[in-house]
Amino acid sequence: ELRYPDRLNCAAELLDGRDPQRPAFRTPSGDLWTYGQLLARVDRIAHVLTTELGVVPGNRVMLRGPTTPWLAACWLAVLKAGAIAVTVLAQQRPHELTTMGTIARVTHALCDIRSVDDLAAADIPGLRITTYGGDASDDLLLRITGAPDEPFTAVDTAADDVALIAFTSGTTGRPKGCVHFHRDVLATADTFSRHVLRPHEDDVFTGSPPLGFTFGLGGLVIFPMRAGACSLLLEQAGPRQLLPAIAEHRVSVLFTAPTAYRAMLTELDGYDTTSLRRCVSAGENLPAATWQAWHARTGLRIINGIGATELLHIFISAADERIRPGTTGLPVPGWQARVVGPGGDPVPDGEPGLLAVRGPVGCRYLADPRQREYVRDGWNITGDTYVRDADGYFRYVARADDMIVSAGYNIAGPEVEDALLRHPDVVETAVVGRPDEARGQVVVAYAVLRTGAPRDPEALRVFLKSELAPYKCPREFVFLDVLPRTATGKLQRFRLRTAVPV
Ligand code: 3SK
Repeated sequence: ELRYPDRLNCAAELLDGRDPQRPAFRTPSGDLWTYGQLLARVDRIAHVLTTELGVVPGNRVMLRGPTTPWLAACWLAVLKAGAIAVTVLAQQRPHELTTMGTIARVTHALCDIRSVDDLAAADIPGLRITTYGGDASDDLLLRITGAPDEPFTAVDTAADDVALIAFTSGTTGRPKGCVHFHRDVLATADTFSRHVLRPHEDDVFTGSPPLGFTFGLGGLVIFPMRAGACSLLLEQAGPRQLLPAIAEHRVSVLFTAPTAYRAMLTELDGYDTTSLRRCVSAGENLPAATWQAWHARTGLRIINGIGATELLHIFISAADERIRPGTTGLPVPGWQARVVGPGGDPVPDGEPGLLAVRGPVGCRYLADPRQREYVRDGWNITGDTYVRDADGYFRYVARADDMIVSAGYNIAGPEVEDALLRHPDVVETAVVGRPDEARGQVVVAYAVLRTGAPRDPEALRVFLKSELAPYKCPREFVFLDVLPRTATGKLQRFRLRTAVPV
C-alpha cells in the first residue's frame, strides 16, 4: 500500500535530494539542464509567480507550449508555489482554450511565446498571460534573471490538495477537467513506473506524447525525475525525430503510441536503437501484429499499457517475461481491475464486459455530471470493453461505444484492424460500423497503405477472408492518406462513422 505524509508537495518531492550535477533534461539542440540548474530555475520562477504575478496557493495556472525544459520547469514551479497546474496542448485552438480555461477558472497562464496567439484570442475573463522564450521586457525568462537567487520554500500543501487539472476530450464531446492531488502525482510513479518500468538513474527517457497529456507528463517528467534520471524533451516528436534522437542520445526508455511504432518500423534501417531497454506503448490499442513486428526487428518487447487522464497514468500493464502479446497485461501493483456487466457485477472470465478499475488515483471531474457514469460503486468505469482471461490477463476488445453490431453479430473493430495490419501493404487502419437500415450497421474499413501500394479493396477482402470469420469482413474499404486523430493522437472513430461513403 502507498503511504504518503499528510503534508506533501509533489514538486518538492521530485526536486529535493537529487545530485545537482546529474542531468535532468536534455534537448536535441544540445541543451543540458542538471538537477541543480533545474532546481534553481524552478525556484526563480516560483519567486516571480508569487511576488510579481500575484499567484497565491490554489490559483489555477494554465501552462501551454511545446515540450521543452522551460515548460517542465514552469509546471514544477506552479506546484511548488502551491498553485494548480492546468495543462493544455500547444495545438488547442482559441475556442477549446476558452472552454477549458472557463471550466478550470484559470487566473494566470504561462505560455511559450510561440503558442501565445491562440491563447490571446481565447475569451477567458481576467486571465493574466505571461509568456516565456520571447524578447519582450516582461518575458518570464527575463523576469527570473531579476528574481532572488535563493531557495524558494515549497508551499506546505496537503497530500490531497489539488496539484493539477488535466483535460480529457476523449475522442469526442465537451472536455472534462480531471482533478488530481499532490499524492496522485507520486502514486503514478510509485505504481506503474516503479513496478513495471523499474527505471534507474542512468536511464534516458524520451517520447512523443506532449506534456499537456498525462501520458507525456508522467513518462517524460514525473517518472524520470522520481528516479533521478534524465529526459530528452523533443519539441517535434514524430517517428522521423524519434529515431535519430534515440540513436544520438542513447535513449533507454521510450514512450510512444502504436502508430509511431508502426511508422518507425518503416524507417528503422540506418538507426542505432541498441540503447533502448524499455519501449512503452499506450494511448490506444497495441495490436499483436505491431508488437511482433517490433520484436522481430529490434528484439525488444513492447510494454503495453492502458491509462486514462481520469486516473492520471497506466493501471494495467506488464513487463519482461510477464508480457503476453495481444493482451494489455495485469493490474499494476496497487491497482485492482475487473470486467463487469451493465449492472456492475463481474462477468465470468472469457466474457466481454466493461473494464472497472480502482487504485490510488480516482476520477474527479470538475463540476461535470458525467462523474456519475465514470465512477460507480467506487469503481472507475473506463469505457473500454475488455475480457479477463482465466490466467488473469486483461485483453482489450474495443471502446465500449465502438462495438459494431451487424446483422446480430457483435464485431470488435480492433480485431479486424489487427487482421488488416497483418497485410504487408497496410500501415494504419480503423474499422467502424456505419448505420445501415437492413443490418443495423455494416463494417467499414479505413486504411492507409504503404506508398505506392495499389488501392485494391478486392485484394484486402480476399486476404481478410483467410484471417477472419466472414461476418467480420468489411463491406466497404476506404483508402485515406491519414486517419483523423485528436491532438493527443487518439483515433476519432466518430468522424469515420459519420463520414459520407465514397
Ligand atoms: O489516455 C490514455 O490513453 C493514457 C495512456 C497512458 C497514460 C495516460 C493516459 C491519459
